[in-house]
Amino acid sequence: MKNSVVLISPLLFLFLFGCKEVKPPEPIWPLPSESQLAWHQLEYYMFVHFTVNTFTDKEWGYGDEKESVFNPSEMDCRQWAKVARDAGMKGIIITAKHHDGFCLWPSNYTEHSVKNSIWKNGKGDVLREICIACDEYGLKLGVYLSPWDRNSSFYGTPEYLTYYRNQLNELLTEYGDVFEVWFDGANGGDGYYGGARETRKIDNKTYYDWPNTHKIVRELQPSAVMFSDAGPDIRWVGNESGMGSLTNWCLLKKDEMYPGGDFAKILGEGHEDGTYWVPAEVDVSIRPGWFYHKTQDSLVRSPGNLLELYYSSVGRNSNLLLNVPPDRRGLLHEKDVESLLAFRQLREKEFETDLVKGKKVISSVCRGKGFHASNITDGNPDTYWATEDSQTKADFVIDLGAPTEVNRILIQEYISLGQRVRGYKVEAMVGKEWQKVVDGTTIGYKVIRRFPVVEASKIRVSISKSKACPVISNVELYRAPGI
Ligand code: FUL
Repeated sequence: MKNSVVLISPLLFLFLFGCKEVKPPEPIWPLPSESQLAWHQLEYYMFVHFTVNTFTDKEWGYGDEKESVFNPSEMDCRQWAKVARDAGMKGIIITAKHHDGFCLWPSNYTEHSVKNSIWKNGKGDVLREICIACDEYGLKLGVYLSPWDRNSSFYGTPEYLTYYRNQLNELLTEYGDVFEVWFDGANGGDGYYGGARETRKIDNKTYYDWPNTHKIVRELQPSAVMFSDAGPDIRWVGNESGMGSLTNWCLLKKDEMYPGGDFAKILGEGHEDGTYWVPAEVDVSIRPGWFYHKTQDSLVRSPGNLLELYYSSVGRNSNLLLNVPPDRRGLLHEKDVESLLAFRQLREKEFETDLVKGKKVISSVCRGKGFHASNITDGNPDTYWATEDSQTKADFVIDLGAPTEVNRILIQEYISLGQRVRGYKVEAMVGKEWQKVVDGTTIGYKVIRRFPVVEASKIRVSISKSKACPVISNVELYRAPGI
């Protein structure tokens, strides 16, 4: 009798109290800021390229376009916002000024804007309209202000910086909260430049004095994130084809980089030993061009193609910034709208029923009370499973109860404590055997992996390499349509 008590006690103790109570893991630097954390959660939002190019059928305006060409016949920002909302997007980033220098708002610092167009007799303001529409549809607003300005006579001189910053000031003070400021990397070349019609080259590294422009944004819109090829807050993914990198660190040695530099490969993967949190954003267009061209009406991406983009962006620890350019009416074209809405339906079908809900999860090791594997499936993004500090290899098993068809897995790290995982593997118990279904390197905010359908009674996720003890906040499993 005495012996059996001794034997049972530890089991009883484990059953009653789980693992012992301990402190949370120390963060692994660098960490995301509050604004970056909020940005990660947006995941999918709209890019809107709209300017004189829409009316001249160009991609890059030279800067000498007459203001009168800008004349949308049925302009309706509410339609853009409604479509964005209905498509499941969380915000809109608009080209307030593209390389041609034409301003969609009546800037006090140039005549080259909507105020000299025919549209609304020069009384219109696209930024005002989009700002109101975003509010109405619960969307966030972001602004693209091209550093390269082919219209301005100042471009290439020090005065241009004052001009540029004055315009930024207008955008950041007159249109409410801005969630993202988009600094493009295309810089310098030939242009109108106030009539000079010449080529002006600038030194990407020094000309723009970015640190001082960044300070203006921080001061005027403290919760906005800033995008460019090299951050400071969000980085370009290194291509415009919609491809996030499978290995994708949210970290970057950004001090060694600058906008417009030749860093495409690095930008995809980021740096495992990066010194700043600078996650990747995938910007890509629903059409071949960034601006609307009637000739491309038949080339709008299909819903299936958009789903592929979703997997190669949101599914690879990146946000998806999908460009949908308004046409000459000032409306999103019917073809684009149809595709966007059908894509939403496809997406919802992919992720219809989370097969993990209510299932038992058991980990090989656990840090202690408060960090159990059950946190992975509790639907709360603020709880997570963690191991002890010394354990950088560990696994957990989801018991599906009965053989169940699955072909998608979604995994999230608790990134508030830094990005850690360097290698993982997912296996399915098929019959009595463990079968590998997918493996990978980084996880980060989120990965969604596809694999051929298996009938699994259990799913095992093994973290094989991690910078420090893994912290996993969420796992979901799906049986998406198809094989
Ligand atoms: C590029 C620009 O040159 C394109 O016109 C477009 O705005 C794209 C998003 O960024 O650098």
